[in-house]
Amino acid sequence: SHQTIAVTHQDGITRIVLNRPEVMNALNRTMRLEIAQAFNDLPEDTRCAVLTGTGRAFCSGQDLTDAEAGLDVGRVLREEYEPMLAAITGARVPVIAAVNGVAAGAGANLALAADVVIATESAVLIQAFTRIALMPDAGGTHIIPRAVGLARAKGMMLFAEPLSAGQAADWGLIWEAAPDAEFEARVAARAAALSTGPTRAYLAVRDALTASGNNDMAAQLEVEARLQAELAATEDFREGVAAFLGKRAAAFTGR
Ligand code: T3D
Repeated sequence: SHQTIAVTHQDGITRIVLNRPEVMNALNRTMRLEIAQAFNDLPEDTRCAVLTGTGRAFCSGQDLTDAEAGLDVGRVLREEYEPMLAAITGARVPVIAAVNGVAAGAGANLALAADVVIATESAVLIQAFTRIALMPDAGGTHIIPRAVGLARAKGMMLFAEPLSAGQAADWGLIWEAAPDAEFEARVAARAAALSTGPTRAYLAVRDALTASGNNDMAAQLEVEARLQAELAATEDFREGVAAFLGKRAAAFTGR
């Protein structure tokens, strides 16, 4: 069992819940290792993972009382943050970040590493780093300018102000800001959809979009051809076409 997270599994959906509510789910070494391990060792029949937080915060970023981390930040980022983020961006199922409350610093960028971010309307994202004289890390300087453009990325990072979930959705930084009363139901509906969908197609979407950041059109056409050829050989593609022609709902298995 875990010290800093709680992991539950039901109906093909694994929920990974950050569980240090007394510090707004701040990231310490144990939590970074446990998050990485949870995403790397998802239960066999997982088809969707949901990352969320206990209490009123999603995650407040680096635990600022963690003296050990402060000693050698470069090592901490390379040996603990990078594997954690790689476990999420490389998860073998689609990942939803369900941002239940404030997401600050590396906590915000942890959420943005997911495939789909759904935030409750009262949540805010804060690129808090420059408030303590650091710069954004945990992938923020990669993902944010690509999502919102340089002007907004710089404003977020220089002013370090809370960005409302609604503004984040309007800017294209997250998928959806859901009214607080509907948040849990919307997350559950999206998780249910992804957990019964064509998993390999979802991962190909992720791979292609990730590759697009560095490719020109010709290179990206080749990525599409390679990934699509793999998908065309899957059971789910056969099922998808058969269901369409049979005018029935497809029953995808993730194979
Ligand atoms: O160092 C390295 O290894 C480099 C890596 C850096 C990555 C980073 O993430 S740097 C950025 C670190 N995070 C922050 O700077 C955010 C710090 N937290 C806040 O700004 C605020 O707490 C929030 C905006 C998240 C929430 O504000 P509010 O007013 O709703 O709550 P609060 O009262 O500030 O916090 C509640 C408690 O959580 C409080 O403890 P207390 O007084 O009840 O005993 C507070 O100290 C604690 N807490 C919140 N964030 C952290 C934390 N404790 C440790 N580390 C935190 N990051």
